[in-house]
Amino acid sequence: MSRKKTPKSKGGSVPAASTLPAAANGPRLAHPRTARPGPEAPPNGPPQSGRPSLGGTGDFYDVAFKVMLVGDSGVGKTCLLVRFKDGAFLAGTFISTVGIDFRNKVLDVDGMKVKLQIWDTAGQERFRSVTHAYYRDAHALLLLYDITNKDSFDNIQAWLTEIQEYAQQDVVLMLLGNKVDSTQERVVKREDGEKLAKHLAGSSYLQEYGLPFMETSAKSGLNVDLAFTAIAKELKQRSTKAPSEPRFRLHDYVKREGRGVSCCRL
Ligand SMILES: Nc1nc2c(ncn2[C@@H]2O[C@H](COP(=O)(O)OP(=O)(O)OP(=O)(O)O)[C@@H](O)[C@H]2O)c(=O)[nH]1
Ligand SMILES: [Mg+2]
Repeated sequence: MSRKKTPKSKGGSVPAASTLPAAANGPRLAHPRTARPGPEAPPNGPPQSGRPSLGGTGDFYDVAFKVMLVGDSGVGKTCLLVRFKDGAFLAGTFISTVGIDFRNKVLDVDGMKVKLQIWDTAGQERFRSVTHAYYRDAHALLLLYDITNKDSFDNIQAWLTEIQEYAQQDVVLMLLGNKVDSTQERVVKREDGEKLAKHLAGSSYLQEYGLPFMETSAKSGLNVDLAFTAIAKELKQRSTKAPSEPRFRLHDYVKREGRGVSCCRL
C-alpha cells in the first residue's frame, strides 16, 4: 500500500455558506491507484501490510480520520489545536472562531502514519447550524469545557444532546477540562469532571465505549498531545484491528499516561 501525501497548507477555514464535506464516515485509507491529496479521499478498505516506505517525513499517511473540537466559546478549542499542531500558545486577545476551521497533523501510531484532520468549530451559538452539518463526518469528538467557567461545564450535557442528534452512533468521544494551569481561577473541581464523565458514560448512547476524561492546558501543553494521540490510537485500532488482537483500551491508556492529576485538585 502506498502512502498518501497530505496537502502542504496549514489548514483552512470554511465560511458559514460554503460546501460541506463528503458524507462517508469510514476512515480515509490510502490506496496505490486512487490516492490523492485532500480530505475528500475515498474509503478504500483496511490498510495492507508490505507498503513501501516513503521517508517518514510526516507528509505521507496510511489512514486518515476527522476529529472535531466542540464546546462553548472561549473554552480553548483553538488554543488546544494550535498547541497540538504548532507547539505554541495563543496568548493575548481572544479571537473567536468564525464558522469552522481545520488543521492536519500526521502521527506515527505503532508504525502506521495516521492523519488527523482536526476541525475547530466556533462555540458561539450563532454558528451552531454550520457546525451541525459537520458532525456526521466526524470519527471523533473532543468535547471541551473550561475549568474556570462553570457555565461551560454545565453546558456539557446540552453539547452531548447535540452530538447524539447529529453525530454518528459510534463516534469516539472524549471530555476535556481545559485551562488547568489557571489554578487560582478554578471553579470546576477535577472530581466533578470525573463524576460527570462517569454519569454520562452510563447513558445508553455511550455505554459501549464510555466517556474518557482528562484535564488539559493549552497554555502549558499538559495532556494535549496525549488527548490527540489517544484518539488516534483508538481510531486506528478500530479500523485495522485483527479479530485476534486485544482491543485498545482508551480509558486505561488515558489513565495510565495522563499527567498532572495530583497537582490540580482544589
Ligand atoms: N490560562 C489558559 N488560557 C487559555 C487556555 N486555552 C485557551 N486560553 C485562553 O482562552 C481564550 C479563548 O481561547 P480560544 O482557544 O480562542 O477559545 P475557543 O474555544 O476557540 O473559542 P471560540 O472560537 O469562540 O469557540 C483565549 O484568551 C486563550 O488565550 C489554557 O489552557 N489556559
Ligand atoms: Mg476558536
